[in-house]
Amino acid sequence: MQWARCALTVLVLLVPAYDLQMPSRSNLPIVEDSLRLANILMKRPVEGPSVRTECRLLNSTEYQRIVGAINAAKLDTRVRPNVYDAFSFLHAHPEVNKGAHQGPAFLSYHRVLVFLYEKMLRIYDRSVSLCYWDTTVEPDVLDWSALWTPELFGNPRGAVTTGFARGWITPLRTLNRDGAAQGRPMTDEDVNTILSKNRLGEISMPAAAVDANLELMHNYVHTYVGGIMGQVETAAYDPIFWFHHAFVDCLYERFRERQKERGINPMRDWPAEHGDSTHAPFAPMRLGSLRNIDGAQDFFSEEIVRCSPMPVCSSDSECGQYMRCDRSRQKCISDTLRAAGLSEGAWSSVNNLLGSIWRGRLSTVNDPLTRASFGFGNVFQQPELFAFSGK
Ligand SMILES: *[C@@H]1O[C@H](CO)[C@@H](O)[C@H](O)[C@H]1NC(C)=O
Ligand SMILES: [Cu+2]
Repeated sequence: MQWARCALTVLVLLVPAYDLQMPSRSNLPIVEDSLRLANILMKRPVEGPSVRTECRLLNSTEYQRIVGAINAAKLDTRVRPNVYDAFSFLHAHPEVNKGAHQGPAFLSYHRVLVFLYEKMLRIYDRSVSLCYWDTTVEPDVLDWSALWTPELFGNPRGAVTTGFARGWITPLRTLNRDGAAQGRPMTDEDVNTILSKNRLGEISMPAAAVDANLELMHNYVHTYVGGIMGQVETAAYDPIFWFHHAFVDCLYERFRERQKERGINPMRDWPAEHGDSTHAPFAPMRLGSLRNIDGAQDFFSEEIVRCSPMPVCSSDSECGQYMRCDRSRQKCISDTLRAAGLSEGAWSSVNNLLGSIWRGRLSTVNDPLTRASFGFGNVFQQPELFAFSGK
């Protein structure tokens, strides 16, 4: 009798513990946790304005602060499997992300999602602002761009083994990419076409013309990165998702500004032809208690978020260390590794020499996954809000 009770106790204690060790179960986020996290972030005070700069124009201290906060969220297991993945699951979950894609709520939904993500980063570094990835500066050949080096986004193909997200495991599989196999970056022409339109309905699914469809253009960039970024269900698990969407948000803001110049109120502009009912203006956004049209209100752009524009350049020095100035277009472009790609052991020209210097400098791998290197520790202003005792 005694041993039987003992055995039963051991069994009861062992079974759930064993269950938790199954990677397929314990790595999966739980939607209730994710929604709760979104609510907590929604209610959290805004720490101050957000000024978003192109990621390549930040100095290394500023960039390391951002990726340090991202890695802090990825290492924070107070929500299962970690705060980063639990938040990203909002974008992945088929019920929660209704109304996020394939319709006019795309821009307002992602605006709020990115806003909350930035608030999440501010748990770890209270004054950090997200940076954006302007895909219109990408070169014809992916490998010419310094973006895909250890100092910035890490390698563009296969499992991500360099850069700040190296070795990341997502809830589904190892973080991977398949750069430039399909899709394409955005172009100046895309942007100009978008900005030439007057109404949200003209740049949104389902009614937008193909060449003015911002959501479609943004899809091409997802596909251009490929791998985890290439599917809606997994995209947000690649941290460059948020840099991409920060840029889409900057474009949205430029569009809204143009609307105002033309006497259109972006806060009231919603197409009658919005397709699915989840894209209706007053349908729930499923982020906090907001409705789709709430994301189109001036609150976000006037009080909180600013995109600092890329310079209209006349010299390379204005374009930071990862880009150069295309003087004919007065535009910074990201093809500084072009010469390196062509060199392959030849040292005959100045171009080749410059290229090899670039390569050497960029091969320094930083190692953000050691906690000490980003130094934020566990600075939480409202730890009680993170007590997920029920789950
Ligand atoms: C980086 O930029 C910040 C301003 O945002 C400045 O305070 C800091 O000194 C710069 N750091 C370096 C290493 O240049
Ligand atoms: Cu999305």
